[in-house]
Amino acid sequence: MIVVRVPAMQSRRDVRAVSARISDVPGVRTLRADLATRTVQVSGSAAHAAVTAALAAAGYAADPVDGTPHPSPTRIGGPPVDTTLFSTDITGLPEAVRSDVMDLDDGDELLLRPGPVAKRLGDVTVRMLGYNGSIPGPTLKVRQGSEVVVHVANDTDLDTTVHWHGLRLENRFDGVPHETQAPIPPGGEFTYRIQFPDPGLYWYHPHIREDVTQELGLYGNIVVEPTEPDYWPPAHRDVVLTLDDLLLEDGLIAPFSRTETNYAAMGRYGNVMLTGGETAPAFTAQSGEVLRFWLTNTANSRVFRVGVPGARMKLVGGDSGRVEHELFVSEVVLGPSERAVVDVLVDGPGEFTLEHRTPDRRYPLAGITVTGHAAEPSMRQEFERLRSAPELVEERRHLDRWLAAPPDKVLAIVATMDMSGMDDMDMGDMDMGHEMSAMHGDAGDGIEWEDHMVEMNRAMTSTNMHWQFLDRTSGRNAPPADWRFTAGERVKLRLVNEKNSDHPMHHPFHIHGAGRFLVLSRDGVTEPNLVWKDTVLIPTGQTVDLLFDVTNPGLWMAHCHIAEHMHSGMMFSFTVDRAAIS
Ligand SMILES: [Cu+2]
Repeated sequence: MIVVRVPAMQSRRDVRAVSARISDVPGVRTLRADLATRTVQVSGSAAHAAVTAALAAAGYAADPVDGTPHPSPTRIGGPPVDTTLFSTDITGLPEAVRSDVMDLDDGDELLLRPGPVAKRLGDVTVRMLGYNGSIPGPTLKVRQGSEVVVHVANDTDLDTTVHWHGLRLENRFDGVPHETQAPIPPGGEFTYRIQFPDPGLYWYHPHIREDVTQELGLYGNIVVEPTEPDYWPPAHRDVVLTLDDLLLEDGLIAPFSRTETNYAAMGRYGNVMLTGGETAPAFTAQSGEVLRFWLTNTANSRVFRVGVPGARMKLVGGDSGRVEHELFVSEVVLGPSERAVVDVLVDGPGEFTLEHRTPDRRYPLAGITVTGHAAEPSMRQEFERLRSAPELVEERRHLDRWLAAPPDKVLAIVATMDMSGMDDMDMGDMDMGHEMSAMHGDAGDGIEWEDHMVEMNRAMTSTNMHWQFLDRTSGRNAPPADWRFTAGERVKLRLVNEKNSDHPMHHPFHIHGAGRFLVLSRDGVTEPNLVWKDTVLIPTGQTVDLLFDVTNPGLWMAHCHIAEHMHSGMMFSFTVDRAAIS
């Protein structure tokens, strides 16, 4: 820790100038500028001389106090002044509260305030971001066909928007900065009017620096209750859980870059699992209870494969509503931003674990203690029944035509790595050859379950890692620039996740609320169980065909939902025109 006294730092403006200059010094990990004591504290590997030189360049003389005791945290004049973008300071922050469920009727209004919180994770307390002080933010429970008004007040220190993931809403409330709205600056406000045409599980998160803000805790769920009474089979209880991971280093969240997205190769994999915002959540249940788990993968990059050993599990829903055929499963795979709705029947007494399994290891996500008391009423009989969704059975009747049709659009996923700048980076004693070969290894299923190249990944940023979509429709080979559809039409999209690019890996491809899609086939094999989706996980080397039902006019985005990939080029926008009035 370097501590420097800066007597000339006398205003918030000075703090900003000083912070901006020092944060550019190589090796600076965290930075805390304190106006009350006129000191700057810097952690990381930055040289003392480099910090004072940066101060001098900004016109501030430094008065070194290195080695003297830490300045007192007592402050004159209110809360600490900290204008670094991604501060780690928890002084004076409210402790994160439990996530609320907000039951909203048609026309209701609510206030959503993203802002910093102190979040306790086991033995450490870290600075994170929460909506209304909680991680995840409040779960919004709404009715299908209703509309609510959400006032967003930005209490964070970076620009924000709110994207309502999976909802087919009005384009102007989609939350895409500079395309559908101006960013909400720190201290600013914006009002969204959001609609819920489809039942199911959705979520909300910012659409600016998702690599930072999603990692720091800005996400929350929306459960849209169906109009149709028996849309879902009966269950005793709903358990809404976000699945996330967080990268901690030395008791702090691993640093972000102010100016570019780091971990741009693999995306940021965490080393701590956060289930519903907690490191070790625990539930109790009664014997024979049917628990409905509403799962959302809110991680930056990690794919989850979730099961409950010893309990029976039935898949009932996906991204947007129920599945064509309910199915008993041992696990469900969720790429970033995908959702699954599963019913779990537990028989007790005993201990069960909701766990994430990779080919090499198991991560406990939540504990379930089942008592000897029998759940009333019994739902065993209903649980045994596997139902079908008539609207999707109807879709399948028309599937052959779409399966046989040539794709309307072909999109290839390609990575280019610029390794030329790697010499200048602090790569430690990294074995480049080893890491390079590890990069191309997965378990043979096309999914990177872990980050096996942490050192290189950290050094890859949006400047040297280029993720691209290439429009390969009928002989083209350029980024998709002119995609245009009409509301009411259906379009067949083919996505090719190329094996022969610089860094092949899985990608969760997400399309904003212009419509929703069905997966038609994977590598030519017809999808056995249909469900409406907004995100599809494409393993390495796979070709996926989608039937995109285009319904909402506007300018819409499509992108990879690995936050770091999106910010390194894996995004584009397309236009949907209003249907002509006949
Ligand atoms: Cu990606």
